Amino acid sequence: SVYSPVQVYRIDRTPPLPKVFNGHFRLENGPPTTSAGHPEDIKKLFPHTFGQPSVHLAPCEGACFDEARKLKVGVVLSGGQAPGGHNVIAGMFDYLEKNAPGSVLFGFKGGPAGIMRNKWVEITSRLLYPFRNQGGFDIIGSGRDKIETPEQFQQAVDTVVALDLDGLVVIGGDDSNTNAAMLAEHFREKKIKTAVLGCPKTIDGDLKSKQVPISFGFDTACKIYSEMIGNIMVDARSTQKYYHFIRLMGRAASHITLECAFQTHPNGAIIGEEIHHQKKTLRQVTNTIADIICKRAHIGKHYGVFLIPEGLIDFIPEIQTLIAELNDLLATQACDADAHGAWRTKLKPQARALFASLPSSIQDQLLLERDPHGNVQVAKIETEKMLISMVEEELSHRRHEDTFPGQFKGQAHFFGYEGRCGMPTNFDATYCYALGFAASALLGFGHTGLIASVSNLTDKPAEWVVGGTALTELMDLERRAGRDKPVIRKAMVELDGGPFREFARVRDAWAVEDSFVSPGPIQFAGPSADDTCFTLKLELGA
Ligand code: FBP
Repeated sequence: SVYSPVQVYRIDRTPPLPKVFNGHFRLENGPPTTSAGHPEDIKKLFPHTFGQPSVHLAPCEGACFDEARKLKVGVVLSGGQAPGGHNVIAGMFDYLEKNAPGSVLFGFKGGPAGIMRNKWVEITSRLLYPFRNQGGFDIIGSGRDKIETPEQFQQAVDTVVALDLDGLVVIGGDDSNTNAAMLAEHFREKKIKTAVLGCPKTIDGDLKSKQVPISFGFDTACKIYSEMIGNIMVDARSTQKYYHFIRLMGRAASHITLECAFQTHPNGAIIGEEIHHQKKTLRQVTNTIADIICKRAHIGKHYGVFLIPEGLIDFIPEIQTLIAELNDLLATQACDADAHGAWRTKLKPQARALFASLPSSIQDQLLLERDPHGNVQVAKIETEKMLISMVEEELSHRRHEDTFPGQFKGQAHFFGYEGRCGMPTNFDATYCYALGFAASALLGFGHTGLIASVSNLTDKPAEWVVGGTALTELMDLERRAGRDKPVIRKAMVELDGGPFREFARVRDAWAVEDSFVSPGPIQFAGPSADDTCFTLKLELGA
């Protein structure tokens, strides 16, 4: 394909590595791990891989293990794209080439389906070169298929046995890493030598734990969205006639919205986790926004910017109940948007009334097919438009009551896919490269059922700590498609955590003052090029 000058400039950059890779290293064990919830159930489901300790690499004099053992390794990109995925593969490849020459790296094509169908391409330095430091997952493609049924597990076994794999690395989000944990357990149980490791990917930022401080892609996606939000803010201030409602991607947690708020200082940002905690109704969320607009109208401002997380509706308890009832129904029968559909009588009265009160476009969107993991496809639900129309209605009541001395014109935006394949920031490019090195190194030790981890991320890359932690440590039981299933628990915005507390401290000022910040495009050189995101800094207290 044709490359822009910036892409060409990025290709030849080799990210700096944690200094532990400068010499020999060994593996040090941390304390044993448990699970994020229901440890007894998780232990029963993962008897071979539960409870193993977290590990990290520590320098040592001379070789402490068979460093040069040739490995056959498979890698798969799974789920939604996230900037930096190519660098994980580059890190895995460069580690093997440098430390264990003669090793082979297979890239499974099109996500987990590539494993089931034994479709792969060998990663060579020639194939890899044009993808270094570039966005996208196009080197081998990605997919959302799940390896779930006994037949599919057998297909995975057939593939790893046919290729004689020592290791398989699943680069994915919470659902894909859940799948990695199940494969690791299955291979152990069947005495298959292939070790399975996960790698924390998702722009949503909700795959993290004490040992895994952030998922890759979050930093880049937030900075891309923030550039556009900043531009819209300047537009709003220039014309002074629109309220922009910007829905931001992030299936469940509101991390992206919170980070973009820190980057840009909007007049309002809805944090789903807070709405849930306060058990707010849709009407109350509407009123919160209308209150800010009224306040601004009283000081002569009839414009502004609100950020809305994609996952919002799934946080509003009354809608959550409705979605849970719909999920159970959809698992067993087809439901259509027909206002007189017989299936509606199976909803409990409260859910039925709420469903009937929603605009028909939102009703249709709530009935869309679930993804292969049983999730509602929130990316397809236009919450920003729904809120604009509800706020409009509320403000017109207030105008009649003489409490709203203004005008309201809403503009809806959705920033989602455009953030997932941008050129990774220096942070994501470097973090991913280190994750790739971590994954290959852990395979060299024969470890299975771990997720690669790189921590101490607010320090210089040379000081980053490299290791892995048990995938089961991140797991809990959750209700999916009408049944309890072991899944990696999503890390949500914590209301007593550093980022949210800081937001709560400053948001009232942002609501009325125009404190807008326009961060501009991602920089690869210059003063702000190596900045990490606010979320990471506030979480780590840096
Ligand atoms: P992952 O969890 O697989 O990383 O995907 C994240 C995401 O980008 C969400 O933010 C969004 O809701 C979803 O994927 C969209 O999925 P799709 O690409 O299937 O439309």
